[in-house]
Amino acid sequence: MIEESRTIAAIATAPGRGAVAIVRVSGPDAFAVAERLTGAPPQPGRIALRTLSLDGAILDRCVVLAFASPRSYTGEDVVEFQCHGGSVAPRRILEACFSAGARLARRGEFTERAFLNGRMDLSEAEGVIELVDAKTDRAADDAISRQGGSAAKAYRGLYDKVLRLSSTLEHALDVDESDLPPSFLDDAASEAAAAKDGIEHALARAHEGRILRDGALVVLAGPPNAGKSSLMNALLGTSRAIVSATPGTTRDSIEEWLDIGGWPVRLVDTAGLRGTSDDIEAEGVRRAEALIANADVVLALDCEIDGALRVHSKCDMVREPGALNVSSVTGEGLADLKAALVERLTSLSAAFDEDSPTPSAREKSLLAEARSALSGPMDDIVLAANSVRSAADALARLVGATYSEDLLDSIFSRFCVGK
Ligand SMILES: Nc1nc2c(ncn2[C@@H]2O[C@H](COP(=O)(O)OP(=O)(O)OP(=O)(O)O)[C@@H](O)[C@H]2O)c(=O)[nH]1
Ligand SMILES: [Mg+2]
Repeated sequence: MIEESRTIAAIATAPGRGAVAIVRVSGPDAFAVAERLTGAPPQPGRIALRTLSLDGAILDRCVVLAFASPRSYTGEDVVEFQCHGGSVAPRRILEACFSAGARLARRGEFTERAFLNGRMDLSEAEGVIELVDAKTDRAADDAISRQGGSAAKAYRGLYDKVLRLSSTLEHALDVDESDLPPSFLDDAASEAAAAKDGIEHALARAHEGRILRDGALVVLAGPPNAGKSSLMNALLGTSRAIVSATPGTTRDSIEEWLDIGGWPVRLVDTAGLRGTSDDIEAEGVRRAEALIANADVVLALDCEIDGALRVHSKCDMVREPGALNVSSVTGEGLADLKAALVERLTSLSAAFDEDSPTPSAREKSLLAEARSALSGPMDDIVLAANSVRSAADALARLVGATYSEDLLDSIFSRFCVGK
């Protein structure tokens, strides 16, 4: 516990060569640490250029920013030293902070403190990590909307509703049933149903959330020699996969990241689908089939697969009516193929809507828990109170009204040190 209250420090910028690096300090002694290094107390709200030194040895000349509690990222006193980049200056300043009494921050500890000090809720904190991890503009926009508190507001609204209903039911348990209005249970059931609708609505966005965070799985499938690997290379703009006129060239599935119209896509090239006596190729075909089964979108080259986009490659040689005709050699049709993919991915998810955030995996499982609790029996006060109490518990964990150490660890350990 004493450990927890101490002042923390970390390098907040990525390691390596760069113009500027930031060393961040937060906690009750942050200003004392800064004073020890600069020789003067830091002035919140003022930007100062200072020479940092420790025991007479000059470390660097830095821009020093100070934020007084509670108006800082963590809610504590915070000082940031913007020093020269590279590996030496930030490391020496960090070590000087340790000498002055700070300790190294754990992963995500700055943001964890921001949560514990009420500066942001868990959905907003998850938005921070999602923005850092975002691979495309669309994913970043979703993360920014979370940090703006859209998810927090939506989930808080659901939680408040269910909590109110729960306390009404708990209260009803204490009074004589004959004192309750005759419609009491019906009213409670319809309020529970309304809350459940709100949860369904939030869950409907989970699919899009998964695509934004993990990428949509787009699988190139079809018979050997259809031109799958060539199309993979054409879409990536590099010769990633081996291409040859020999059927059965690709065996292992080959996966690459791609940004298609703002959607993060995991594009996978697979082994050509055919019966074969070659063990290795047969394993490739099995993997291809598993990928097709799990795909968000299948690009079926020269074959029919349920729900897939039909594509015909090599349209520089022959065209095929009824399919998206593309050529990996001339580039013809590639823009149309990308447009068709974007249309598919957009239709897979609800329209992008800032008021209705996409739940994270953690939020999704708690929303599902609340939904199933609200599906419980409502035709008796004791049962209804139980159902709604469990739903309120799940939503309390969702908004962070109640939380465990383990939960915080699991969220904040995904952060970098210094965030
Ligand atoms: N003219 C033309 N030839 C193509 C095109 N795409 C692929 N090819 C040729 O078709 C042959 C097979 O291409 P691949 O991309 O290796 O086909 P694949 O579907 O990956 O084949 P497997 O890995 O064996 O399943 C190669 O000789 C390519 O050069 C195209 O758009 N136009
Ligand atoms: Mg291939």
